[in-house]
Amino acid sequence: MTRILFYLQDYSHDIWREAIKRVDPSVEFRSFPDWGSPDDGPAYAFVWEPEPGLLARYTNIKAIFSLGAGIDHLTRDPDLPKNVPIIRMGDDGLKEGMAEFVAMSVLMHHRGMPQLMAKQRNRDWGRYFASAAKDVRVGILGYGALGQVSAAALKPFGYDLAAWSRTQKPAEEGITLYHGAENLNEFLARTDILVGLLPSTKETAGLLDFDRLSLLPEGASVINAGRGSLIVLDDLMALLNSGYLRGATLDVFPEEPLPKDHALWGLDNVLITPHIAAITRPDTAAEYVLRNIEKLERDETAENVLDLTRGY
Ligand code: NDP
Ligand code: OXD
Repeated sequence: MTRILFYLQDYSHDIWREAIKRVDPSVEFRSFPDWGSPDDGPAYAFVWEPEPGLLARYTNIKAIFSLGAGIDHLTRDPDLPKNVPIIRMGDDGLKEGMAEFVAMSVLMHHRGMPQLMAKQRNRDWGRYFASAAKDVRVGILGYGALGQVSAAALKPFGYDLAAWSRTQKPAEEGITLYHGAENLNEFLARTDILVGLLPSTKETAGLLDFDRLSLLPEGASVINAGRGSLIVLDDLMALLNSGYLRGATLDVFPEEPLPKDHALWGLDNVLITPHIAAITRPDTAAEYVLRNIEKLERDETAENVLDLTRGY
């Protein structure tokens, strides 16, 4: 019998229990705080933003599943168990959601929607003529699971696509691939619409500061759906306010919710979304978690295991 210890604040657990039970009715689904005792026998944790120290107290946990693709909500716990696999979410629902969000956001900046929306508020008929997609250089920062599905969603529009990752990827038709810190500047300099899909790590924190953002061509737009730590917000705002950058769509922020008095809310050329670019869907996530528990039970390696040395 498989036992799942589930943790999620502020939302009902019923929908998750039902989704897990639909895939395997025999699973024992324990909802926090009713996790029982560590002596009750082996269990798998399935958690989002658990309170620090909690996972370490449950010495019966055999693996930890993150309810999201990001694992910074786990690694911030100084007592995070290091002796069990930590598995980030990689279900199809999350990938579909991100592909939709990125396609929508790139199209909006390409077609000048932030500018058109500002004009509408002023009852201004001023027209905006967009360049052909083939002349718009889209650059995806982070070419992992979500970067790749986002690129695939953009390809049919004909954008001039590029992506940047830490390690070299095999060449692929229809996209120019960059990797490593030494090639970041060249990648930024050729990017009209930048899409941030990086995890939060020591290397990515503050990566897009004034100097790096200034490497983007004048008139570029910035989309960030990875983590808020990537961008130095004051630097981004300075470049948006000066008109050097044309616009931004931001789904993630250093502090969430974005404080009500933050100046970003007032910028006409910025679209703010409340960290909803891709939401883990219970049905696809339940299948993913139970499929990976089966792998672990067969002593196979699970998908998307966190590598603590690289931090994602
Ligand atoms: P992956 O781990 O599959 O991909 C991460 C990518 O980032 C990889 O291509 C990796 O390179 C690259 N990368 C990491 N560090 C560096 C670095 N220092 N320099 C260059 N490239 C780097 O993650 P996912 O694609 O699944 O998710 C990405 C992030 O998106 C998550 O970590 C999460 O923070 C965020 N997210 C946001 C959501 C939202 O709703 N806003 C929803 C879901 C996720 P390499 O391929 O060489 O390893
Ligand atoms: C995630 C997120 O990491 O929603 O999945 O941010």
